[in-house]
Amino acid sequence: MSPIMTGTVVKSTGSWYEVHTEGGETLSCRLKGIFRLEESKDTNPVTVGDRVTIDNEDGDWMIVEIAERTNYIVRSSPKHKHARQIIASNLDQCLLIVTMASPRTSTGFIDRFLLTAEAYHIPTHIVFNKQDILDPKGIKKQEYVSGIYKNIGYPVYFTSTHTGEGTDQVMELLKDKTTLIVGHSGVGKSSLLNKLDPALNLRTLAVSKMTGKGMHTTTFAEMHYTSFGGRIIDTPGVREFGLMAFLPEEISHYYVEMRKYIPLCKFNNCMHDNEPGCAVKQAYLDDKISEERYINYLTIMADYKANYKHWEE
Ligand SMILES: Nc1nc2c(ncn2[C@@H]2O[C@H](COP(=O)(O)OP(=O)(O)OP(=O)(O)O)[C@@H](O)[C@H]2O)c(=O)[nH]1
Ligand SMILES: [Mg+2]
Ligand SMILES: [Zn+2]
Repeated sequence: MSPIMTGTVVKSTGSWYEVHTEGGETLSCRLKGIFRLEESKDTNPVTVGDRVTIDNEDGDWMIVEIAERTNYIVRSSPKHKHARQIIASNLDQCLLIVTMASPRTSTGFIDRFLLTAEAYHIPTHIVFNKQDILDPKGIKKQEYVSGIYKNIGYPVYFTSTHTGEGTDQVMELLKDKTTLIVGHSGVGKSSLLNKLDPALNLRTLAVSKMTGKGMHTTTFAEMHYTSFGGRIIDTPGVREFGLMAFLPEEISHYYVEMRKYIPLCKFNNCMHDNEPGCAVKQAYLDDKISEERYINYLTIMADYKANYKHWEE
């Protein structure tokens, strides 16, 4: 009888996969060729978080089955614009790490990520890190930006991995959940996880003094089982969340504060730009939708039009 087992993919390098079995072992596995053909629009057929069945074939562990995903986070592949890269699957929540210090996160980046998470119904919490090095301008900016997201219902947290400020609250949030950690390179994703569970001992590196950018220290997404209970997926910093697989008319539905105005627009195919009788634009003009969010929405829509011309055919 062949030794079939089930487990969770905790790391994927593209050519091999680490699977954490139900028995508590971590095994290096390869993937049966058949899966590569099946889902050709994904650059990675298996992702961290996938529940898989593995089998031993001639001494090698092979992934022979992938269970249906409850959800996942994708982005367009940085290398091939029209291919999807699945970042992780089977998530309870996402933690978006941002900072108004260096490297500063833009609201455009935040909005693109939130859009993706909303599309897959994954709750997201926003962590403003590096409290200890904010200058007065950064503090003001942070008040403004965090206010935007708090107002529309996203929980916000303020942390410093250096002083420990706010990290207990984050630990509470992660307990007994599977959480994806995302954000630009250098915002302190791995540092935060080290602070919460020092045994993880993840590699971290200072941001470049020259460019103010992170060094892309974490190179593969990896799920860690924490000592406080809960599984966290540390990921490599992303520069941009290229969106895809949405229809342009869907996008406003993933803007949580726009939803209630959409049915009030005069035209039911309204894109909420310059159409007459647009309730969304009116809400923006009445200060019920933040200017940042609305402008980012228009930018995202313009991007879509530029990148996905086939929609207009
Ligand atoms: N002052 C200060 N520095 C921090 C804080 N958190 C992280 N850092 C520093 O920021 C730098 C980058 O931290 P990392 O944890 O490597 O960042 P990352 O988000 O994991 O980056 P990638 O793995 O490249 O995506 C390191 O020098 C950390 O010490 C903080 O709260 N305050
Ligand atoms: Mg890292
Ligand atoms: Zn409208």
